[in-house]
Amino acid sequence: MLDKLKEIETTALAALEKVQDESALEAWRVTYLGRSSALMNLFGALGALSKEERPRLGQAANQVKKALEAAFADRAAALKAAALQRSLAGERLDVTLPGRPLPRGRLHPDTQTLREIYRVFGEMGFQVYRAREVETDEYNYQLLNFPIGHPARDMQDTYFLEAEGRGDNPLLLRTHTSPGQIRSMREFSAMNPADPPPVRIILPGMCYRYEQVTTRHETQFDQVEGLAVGPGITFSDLKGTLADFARRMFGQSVRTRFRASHFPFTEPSAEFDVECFLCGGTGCGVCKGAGWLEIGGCGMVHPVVLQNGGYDPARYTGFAFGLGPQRIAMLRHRIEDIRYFWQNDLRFLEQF
Ligand code: FA5
Repeated sequence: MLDKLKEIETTALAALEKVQDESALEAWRVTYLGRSSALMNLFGALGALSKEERPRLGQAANQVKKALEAAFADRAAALKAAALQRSLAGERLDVTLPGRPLPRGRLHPDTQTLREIYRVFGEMGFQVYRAREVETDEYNYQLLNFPIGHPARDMQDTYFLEAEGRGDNPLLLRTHTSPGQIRSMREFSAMNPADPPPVRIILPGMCYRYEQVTTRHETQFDQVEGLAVGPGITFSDLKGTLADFARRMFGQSVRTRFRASHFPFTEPSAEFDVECFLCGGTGCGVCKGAGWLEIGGCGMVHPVVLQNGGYDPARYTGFAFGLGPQRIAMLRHRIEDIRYFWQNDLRFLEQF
């Protein structure tokens, strides 16, 4: 039996030498250490031996089993290390290769200008109020003193969304941010109808007009409306606010001017111009020889509009303005054509 044990050990170790991969190793384990292996059968046969022989042979069989198990563990570790070496050699990573550049996005020039405008008015104590883009005829025109059929409506034609069953009050895309004046005043005055709080807000947002597209006119554009209402607000407050805005936006030396104009919802009304950045006021192609560029309309809130917003015109006055951020961005960056803004051409957008 001792010879048999010796033979099992020698054969098993010789076979283990030839094992080259994990599946062969597993087959070896089943053959030499598995339940029906010759070694395990020998353990089974121990019971039939005499009392004297049993411990000696049992010990010898255990030693062979331990030796085979240790050889198996060594071989398994050696195969694992060899596999690791192979994969390291085969899948080498060159960490010195330069990485692929990631394109970085940026803010649209319109957004950049809008944020700059918010910052300047924020410093002056104006809060941002968001009003809706889909409006009714009543808010976009009627409550702002554009009665049905009034010729001033011709200057601000729009896209109608729903007219059926709505009589004189169709749904439309707003032509300006001014309907937000009524919405905000109504919201503020509802808080305390007997003594409405003062208002100092800007109302930014997209506007739409059905009109001829030119280098300075789009069918879709942003406006930033401003509204200040309180006791004793005067036209000089309006002038001071807008002139200060222009200085903070375009530089301390910029000159500004107000030209008399007409809007149905302000009285008196004015257009607000800044000096042409290109020619410094002498007249050029950008300002069409005028030396000035118009960036918005303004005026003192009409008493009827105050009334429609829930503010008693006998106690309150206010000023309002409507600026065109695209025109302001054009001025700051010397952009010659407003149509570049929504074309999404990266050659344009990547310049800002
Ligand atoms: C208005 O829309 C008035 N609601 C402004 C206002 C508000 C006056 C409060 C008084 C008190 P106007 O149509 O002029 O006014 O437009 C104001 C500004 O919006 C213009 O100066 C211009 O900068 C911009 N704007 C108007 N139409 C277009 C357009 N089609 N494309 C791009 N910008 C435009």
